[in-house]
Order: sequence, then structure tokens, then C-alpha cells
Amino acid sequence: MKALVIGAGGFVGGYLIRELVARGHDVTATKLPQERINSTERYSEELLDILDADAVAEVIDRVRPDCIFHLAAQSSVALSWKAPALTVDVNIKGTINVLEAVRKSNASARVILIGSGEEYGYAASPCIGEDTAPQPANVYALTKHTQNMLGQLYCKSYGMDIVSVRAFNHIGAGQLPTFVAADFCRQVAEIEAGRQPPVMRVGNLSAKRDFTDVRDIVRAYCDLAQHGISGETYNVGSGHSVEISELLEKILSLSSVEITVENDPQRMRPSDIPEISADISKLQRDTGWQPQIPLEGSLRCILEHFRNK
Ligand code: A2R
Repeated sequence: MKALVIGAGGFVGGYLIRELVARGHDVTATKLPQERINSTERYSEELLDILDADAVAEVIDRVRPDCIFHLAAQSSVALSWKAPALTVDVNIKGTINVLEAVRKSNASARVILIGSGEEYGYAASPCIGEDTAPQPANVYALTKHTQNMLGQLYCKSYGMDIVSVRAFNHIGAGQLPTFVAADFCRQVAEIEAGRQPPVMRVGNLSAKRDFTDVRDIVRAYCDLAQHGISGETYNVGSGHSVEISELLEKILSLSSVEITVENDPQRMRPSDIPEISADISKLQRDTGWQPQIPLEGSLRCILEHFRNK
């Protein structure tokens, strides 16, 4: 299969390229000019801003992929409040540019639209299924839900081959420390190196979230490219939730340094949703996918990443 990964300069891109190449696929990946794709695999690289509709069409016409993985996004919830217009542009107009390019190319490429568990928002609960009506609670989530609806619309109206994903919290080496597991691991590495006093600064520890290793997440994307049903939306997550306090305990147990824990009001967010986990039975039924990497394995990798930085 010829795969096109759009927006490969972020956290997930390098992992997805590695998985696709390992499965024997021919990969072209796009990035913004200032970015570096974190991959040592053999693949072709293109510069692409998805807001440039002509450029998107040109790349898709030239590469003629069998499958497009659309990762490009403004993916920060915090930034989506500060820059709502940019978030709407990249996540909605950008997606339209990709869908229109595929439609006009008359290619039969399958498009995998990567959305987020954030789409469920106020509707989120333990074991949330795809049929639950999303109630986005921030600008990022709203744009991803719109992307999902655009996917449904293009699939129904034009008969295009589109599979939508709602990915829950994914973690791994290379993720920015604005995300909780990376934040805690970075602090442990800083404390071990003597660059931070032995005090771990934390936010709300009682929330429960569904964490999955990014390597398992990209396996699910590849499995959906092969076995997902067009027009359908799939949750991708571990299927169970872990309290942030437990995540913290696991990370602290990986270090021999004595660390005390302190609340940091800066890290507190108003959290209306105490527990979120994905119902992944649809993904499992249609693809046979199972998460393979235990949480401890992911946390060890993230901690090693920051220790080596
Ligand atoms: O915002 P930047 O400079 O980090 O670049 C991001 C890139 N991107 C764009 N690519 C092409 N044209 C644009 N106009 C544009 N604006 C932003 O998309 C970044 O390199 C990439 C998305 O990667 P991350 O933000 O690291 O997301 P991650 O964790 O790789 O997640 C992949 C997908 C995203 O759609 C998330 O919303 C979803 O999975 O959860």
C-alpha cells in the first residue's frame, strides 16, 4: 500500500511512519517547513501547509496514495482557547482541503481522519461508546467533532472511503510536557539531575483517564486502514481508566530519589469530567486490535527519554 501521512512533524507522525514501514508499506510524509520528522525509516518527505488548498491537491495528485492518514492539526486544547480562529482554520478548513483534494483527484484513496476522545466532552463517562452524542467542551474538541461530521458528509454524499477515529489520551517518548505523563516524567528527570528541588508539582490527581501507548495507537490506525468500515467512527484507547494519582505513583516508583508531592494551582484545571474511558469493543470487533504495551512500559520509555535529554 502507498500511504500518505499528512502532518507527520508532530508527536504521532514518526511512530506512524515506523509502523507503516514495518508493515511493508511505501510511505510519503508531509511536514511544515520549520519541523523535523522524528524517523530514521526510509520514506519520502514533502513540505505541506494544509491551509494551501492547491498545494494539498498537488501532493495528493502526484503521490496518488491508497491511504491518507490525516494527522495535521492544531492539537492543543489550551491554544484552542487562545487562538480559536487558527484552530478552526487548521482543523476544519485544513480537513476540507484534504477531503476536496481527494474528491477532485477521482482517486479511491481511503482517508483516516484522526479525531479525539475530547469530542465527547460533557457527555464523556466511563466506557463511552461511539454512539454517544458528543458535547464538545472546548474549541479544539468542537473542531475535531466538526471534522468527524465532515467525514460522514463526504462519505455519504460523494461515496468517499473515509474512516474516522476518536483517539483517547496517548502517551510516549517525544510528547510535550504539557501532557500529564510527560510533565511528571520530565520533573523526575530534572530532580534526579539536580536541576529541580525534590518536589513534584502536580494538578488534579483525582481525575481518571484512558491512557494508551502511542505505539499501540498507531497499530490501531494501521489496522483501521486495512479493516475499518468506511463511514464508521472508532474509539481508540485502552478501554479502562487510571487515576492520575496512580499514574504519579507508578512514575515515582521508577526513581530511587525521595520526592515529595505538592499541589500547583497553575496545574489545576476546572475538571467537570471525573472519569473518561473508551468503549473499544467496535475497534476490537472489526480489527481484532488489542493494546499490547502496559502502562509501566510506556512510563519507563518516557522517563528514559527525559533522562537522556
Ligand atoms: O502546530 P505545529 O507547528 O506543531 O505543527 C503541527 C502540524 N500542523 C500543520 N501541518 C500542516 N499544515 C498546517 N497548517 C498545520 N498546522 C499544524 O500538525 C504538528 O506537527 C502536526 C500535528 O501534530 P501534533 O500537534 O504533535 O499532534 P499529535 O500528537 O501528533 O496528534 C496527531 C493527531 C492530531 O490530529 C491530534 O489532534 C489527534 O491526533 O489527537
